[in-house]
Amino acid sequence: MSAVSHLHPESREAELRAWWMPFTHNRMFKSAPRLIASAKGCYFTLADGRRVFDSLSGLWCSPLGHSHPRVVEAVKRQLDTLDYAPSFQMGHEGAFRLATRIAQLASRPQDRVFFVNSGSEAVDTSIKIAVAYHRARGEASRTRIIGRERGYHGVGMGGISVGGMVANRKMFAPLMIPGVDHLPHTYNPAEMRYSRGQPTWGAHLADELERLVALHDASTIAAVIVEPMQGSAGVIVPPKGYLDRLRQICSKHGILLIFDEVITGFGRLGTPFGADFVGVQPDLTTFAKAVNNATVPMGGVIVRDDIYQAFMTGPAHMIEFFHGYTYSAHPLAVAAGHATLDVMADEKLIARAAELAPVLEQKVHTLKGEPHVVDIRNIGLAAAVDLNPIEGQAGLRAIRVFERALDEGFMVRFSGETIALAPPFVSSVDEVEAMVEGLRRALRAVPA
Ligand code: PXG
Repeated sequence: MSAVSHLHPESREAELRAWWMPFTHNRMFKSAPRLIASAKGCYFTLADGRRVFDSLSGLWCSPLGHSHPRVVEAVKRQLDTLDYAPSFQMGHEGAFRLATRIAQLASRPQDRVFFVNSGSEAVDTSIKIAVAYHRARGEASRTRIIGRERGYHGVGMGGISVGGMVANRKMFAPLMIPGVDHLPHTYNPAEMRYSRGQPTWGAHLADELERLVALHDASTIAAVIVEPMQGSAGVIVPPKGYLDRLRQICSKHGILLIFDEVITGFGRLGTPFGADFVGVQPDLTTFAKAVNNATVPMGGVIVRDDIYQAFMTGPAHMIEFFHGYTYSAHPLAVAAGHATLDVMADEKLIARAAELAPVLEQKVHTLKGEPHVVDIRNIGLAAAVDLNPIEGQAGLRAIRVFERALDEGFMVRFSGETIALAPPFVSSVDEVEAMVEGLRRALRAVPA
């Protein structure tokens, strides 16, 4: 397959036919495919031999860079010992230890961890836990889940219901869970354009939750789910004080607060979790991606102990929570998780992300005034650059910038009119700066 881009157009079309690619413009892609052949450290090698810097750590998921030798070794060793183990009514030791380590990293040593295989599954699991928890406590009327505009919570039926991206929702509306509502998003360019870190405007938007409580009544609301930082929407940074206020209102009304930390978990903001960055503790935390450097699919939910305890009633031989996946706590994913946490601790990589954050902030804001740029945002080791759209051709400008950046040796992420950057924690200062310079050259090369 590595030679596919060199094939005659007709045989190439046949080779690329079967895979219906996710979140991809399939026809445009297949007419000019971009194939990745291998990866090592912070670089991908494309099938045509070009080496490109991984400016988004995969899809926000590979902070250690690719094929870290300790992770590779751990997974290989695990394959020789225990390739798969059922997790229904059986267990394996590594999974218990990994759950303990994750709870400790989250500074919630008493809390519980439920393993799944992706961020989408983590979100749907957290919604099920929230609704079942209230029912177990005798408040079965609390079924409503409040999400947020522009939120991205994966693609499960629960996740798209609470999510706030119209393209991900509109085709599936009849199948989505009923009885959800949405908080307004917090992005207001007039108040926060080109802000560095957390904007000072916008904490009051959390009060919209009071309006939703007044509308629906707290007795119908199970949980609020938000990303501490909205990643997929283009690094929408929480205003100072906003998440504190959401926390207060949730607590006041007995509503669970779910932080979807699929992107922010495991160091992206320079703290173990986004919760640590903002100093606000949720009741449930979803995670995936960086938990094991994305080497093997894995996700999970951290659950406050008393929520877990609410399920632990009835005869001891009864299953308490009718939920789980064939691959929950897959041994290979668990092995990669231990190795990832070992490397993060030994190489102090979360502190490293915190050190690189101001480098990225300083550098990315120098793009202000470059062609097409209309806003720049950053938080932790993440940043986004918004572009002005090509009239009548939404999204095409960002595609052009992406393509040009690839020619410059940098694989950035484009989505809508936004370019997102989230380099691996193992990047050097020079690499972070070079990435922004590569983007600058790409912006200048793309015609007005
Ligand atoms: N929640 C959040 C907050 C996410 O960011 C998911 C859930 C779903 O995870 P899975 O593992 O089911 O994909 C995500 C995923 C991007 C990008 O470019 C972001 C995600 C996935 C792919 C691309 O911003 N986030």
